[in-house]
Amino acid sequence: MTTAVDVTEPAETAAETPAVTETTEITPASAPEEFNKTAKGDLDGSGKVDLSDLTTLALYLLGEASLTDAQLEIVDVTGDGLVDLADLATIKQFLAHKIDRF
Ligand SMILES: [Ca+2]
Repeated sequence: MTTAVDVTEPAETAAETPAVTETTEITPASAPEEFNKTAKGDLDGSGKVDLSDLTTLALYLLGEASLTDAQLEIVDVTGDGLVDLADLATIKQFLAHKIDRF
């Protein structure tokens, strides 16, 4: 036992890690507030539309996840001002390569 260093001050790790609450189960991977021009359907701002975007939308439609206003605009791939099953279906078609863009 040679580590007799007694740190009187607590480690400053508390500032780095935000308090984790148990209430948030499903949140988008990143809060996409900083980007304005994002590809339609790219909910998490990953640069491409993939299954995670589809999943997030599905969860939203099920009431299991919430989306920001920016995300709601991004995910309205049909452009009718509504985020609904039509958008989910359209993204599914995109992922199935039935359409190549929105
Ligand atoms: Ca729509």
